[in-house]
Amino acid sequence: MGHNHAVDEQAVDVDVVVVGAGFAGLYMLHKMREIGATARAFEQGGGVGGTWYWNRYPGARCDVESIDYTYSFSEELQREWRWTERYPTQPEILRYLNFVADKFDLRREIQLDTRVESATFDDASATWVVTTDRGDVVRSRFCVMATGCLSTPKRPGLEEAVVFEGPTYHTGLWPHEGVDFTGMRVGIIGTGSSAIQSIPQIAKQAAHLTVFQRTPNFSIPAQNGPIDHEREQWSDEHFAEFREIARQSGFGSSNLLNPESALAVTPEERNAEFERRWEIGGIAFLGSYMDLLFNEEANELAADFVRQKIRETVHDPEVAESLAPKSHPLGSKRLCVDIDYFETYNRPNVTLVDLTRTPIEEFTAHGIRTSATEHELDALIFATGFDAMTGTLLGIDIRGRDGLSLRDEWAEGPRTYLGIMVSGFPNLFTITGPGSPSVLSNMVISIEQHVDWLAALFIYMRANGLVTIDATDTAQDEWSQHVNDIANLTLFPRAKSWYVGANIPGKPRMFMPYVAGVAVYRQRCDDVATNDYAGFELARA
Ligand code: NA7
Repeated sequence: MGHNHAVDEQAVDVDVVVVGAGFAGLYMLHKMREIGATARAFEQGGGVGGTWYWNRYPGARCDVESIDYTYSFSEELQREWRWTERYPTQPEILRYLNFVADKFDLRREIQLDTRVESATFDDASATWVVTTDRGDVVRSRFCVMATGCLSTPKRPGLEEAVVFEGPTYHTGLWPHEGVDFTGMRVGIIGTGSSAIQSIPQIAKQAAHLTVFQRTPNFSIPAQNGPIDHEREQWSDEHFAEFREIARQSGFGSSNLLNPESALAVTPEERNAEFERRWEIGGIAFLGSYMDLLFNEEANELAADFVRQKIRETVHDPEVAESLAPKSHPLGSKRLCVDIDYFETYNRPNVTLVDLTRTPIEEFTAHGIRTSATEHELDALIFATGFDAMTGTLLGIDIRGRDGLSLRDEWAEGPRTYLGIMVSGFPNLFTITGPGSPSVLSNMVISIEQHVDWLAALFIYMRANGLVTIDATDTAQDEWSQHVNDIANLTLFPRAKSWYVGANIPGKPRMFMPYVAGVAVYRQRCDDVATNDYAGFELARA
């Protein structure tokens, strides 16, 4: 791209190094080709797909609906690809991403099975030097972290589990050949989304399944089924309009938010609306009323409704009480979307261990000993989540100006400008980074928005003979404060969730996603661009 650059272009191998080949990396490569920039991607996995390459546990699917969880940059792609179910399964999403890689001929720029180890900014030449575990050393003008938000699996505090002699698995690192649990006594630790999706599937196969639960979670039935062809056809025929609804929404999908307060209606009306949303299924339940995530009283009404559903579903009242979440507001931890989760506890081969009553005392060679008893197990599954949002970035040795280390910069928690740049790290970009809507949105919408914004920036820099861009300290301070202020208007910070880093011992507590919604955020990013990238410092060679 840099034919107009003042700097000697021979100094760089490519214009852009992209780290990761999931939804973000793939679109980044496509977009760079479109604007005439050279790019090269490194991907740790043995195939494209990112999170959908690794998370192959039984029952894995997206909690955003198929027709929303797709790229919007190509109408042709939308028409060529058909989803089979309302919520896409992991194998189907992986097939989709492979289809995209082939259709747009992206593979020739992707080096698989390669982990980026370091990225270092060279002040003198204003270039990034990226190294990998395969010995690659690549110099580029820009470095784009398309590393995902939930890509570093964690087994927090469970290192002592090594004494267990049976096989162990992590949902986020599932064996590609699958696991046959037939006849086995299986234990699973955790009751987040991954566990809630896999428990019903594993229970159908295993001789016995024991679920070790620390915190019960709210979950809404997916009401999954075959794809609604009428809706699909509508979205095809109204492609632009359909996509615009998502872009102008809060969470980035076509689900509609009820503008009314839960407190402004009668109990009968409210119950009818909750019931209606429950029947629709999925995350749309959070949109029942506009104040569920802002007002404790409103939230408690919705939480009560869900707890009542759990009590009606689970036959054993003691188990039902253990499964009914009471320690955090509904939605303040990622709302789960399930298929027959609570029903599964009615099976004779499923046992719930409530760790708040009987904590784990130790792992043994043959299972887990709680304060009450020893549970003998043949296999153990960790559904213990990820070092979310920052774990993967900090797993790479990233050095900015004057050797400044990102690990040091973020020692007290991540600080960014717009969630896309970190002051002191010129020409380094974090797609869906902390401080952007990221995990509180349909990731595909947010990824496309960031990539499109970057493409426009690169064109602007080329047109103006600019070589570097860096966020100013002031802009970063203001943005970080703003992200925090907005979060504090909501109930999100009330939960000990991975949104605040609470699932990783020692991780600094800071609410990381930007909660104002994708429409507000997009406008803000567009305004910054229109105002000659206000808050950024751009420089010639
Ligand atoms: P989550 O949502 O982080 O869930 C992890 C679960 O593991 C959660 O129930 C944790 O309980 C539990 N956990 C973690 N550490 C321990 C220990 N040490 N002991 C007992 N239980 C533990 O990860 P998921 O993979 O399910 O989902 C991540 C996201 O991926 C999801 O939100 C979707 O967006 C997709 P805790 O609540 O911390 O008490």
